[in-house]
Amino acid sequence: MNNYRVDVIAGDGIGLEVVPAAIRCVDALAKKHEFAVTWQHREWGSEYFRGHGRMMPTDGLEQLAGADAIFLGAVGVPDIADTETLWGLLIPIRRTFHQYVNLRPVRTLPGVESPLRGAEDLDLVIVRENVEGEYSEVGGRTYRGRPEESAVQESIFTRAGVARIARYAAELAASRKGVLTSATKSNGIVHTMPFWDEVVAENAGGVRLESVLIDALAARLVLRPTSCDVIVASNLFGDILSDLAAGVAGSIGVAPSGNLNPEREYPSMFEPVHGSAPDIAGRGVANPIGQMWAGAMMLEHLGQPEAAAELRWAFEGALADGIRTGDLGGTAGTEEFTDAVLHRMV
Ligand code: GGG
Repeated sequence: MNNYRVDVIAGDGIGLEVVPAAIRCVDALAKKHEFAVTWQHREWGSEYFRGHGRMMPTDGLEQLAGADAIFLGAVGVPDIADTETLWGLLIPIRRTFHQYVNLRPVRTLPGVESPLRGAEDLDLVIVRENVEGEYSEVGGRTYRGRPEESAVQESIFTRAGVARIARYAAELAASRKGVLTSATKSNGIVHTMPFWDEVVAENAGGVRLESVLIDALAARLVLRPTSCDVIVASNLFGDILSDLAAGVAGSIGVAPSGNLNPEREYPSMFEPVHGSAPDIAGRGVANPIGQMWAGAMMLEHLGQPEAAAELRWAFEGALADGIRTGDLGGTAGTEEFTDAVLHRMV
């Protein structure tokens, strides 16, 4: 029997509520589909920061290296700078383990209403470059607090980094509709974005490639949400577009993501797109679907596609029956929704 070691970082805020909900579902599926998951819980995040002045132990990354996958909830609290929480945990994990693909599927789920007309059949995938681009430590500030203060933030795009994300996205597009949309801004950002365009074009294989300015693409996702199938985007553009697309699908609470190391030399990490949502944390009302769907992506990655499909089928069934959390206009709490999902798996 396969026994997978999954390292769990529930992290902060609603991560502490939605992660246990998704784990209950994965455990139920493991029993049914005859595999085992050994959960290695890591109590890291903002509470750890308060006690130790850092988000994870100095050897945290070494501890994670032996996992088959990492299951992350959310990071961030109002009283600690986002630069500490993101750059102390999430980003070092993505970079150390070469999780250069951030795969973010977006679909309208049964019974979930889009705020827009024409988004009923939305089904697209955003392939976000995950380890370079605009998320960079290169830069600095001078004359802090003085009238002459300045800040410089460099973006880093490498040929190898752009080529591999383009190849991954093109292969995905070829397995779907054969069309790849690349988000650019080569009219305003005159060095990195023309470079992005060139390298994406060189690596798009046989798919039909369209290059669309990010501002026009944002408007298009609102006006004609189903007109894209696979979008490849830089780190920042992909981050923004996937929140936008999740909103178009009805709620960011349902959006999953996989931080993938496609070569499988290192563990991949699965997390919802949403953050820690301090405004609703601790009230038991968070939508666990984003975490559950991330769990399904993880099961797929681990080689359990039937269990993954059953998990998606079960939460879609609960939604179709009208059980919904508050973000989707319903009254169910996290636990009630999770019970309804588990009920379908027996
Ligand atoms: N689900 C993990 C989380 O808390 N994400 C919030 C966030 O700010 N993520 C930034 C990013 O994905 O780059």
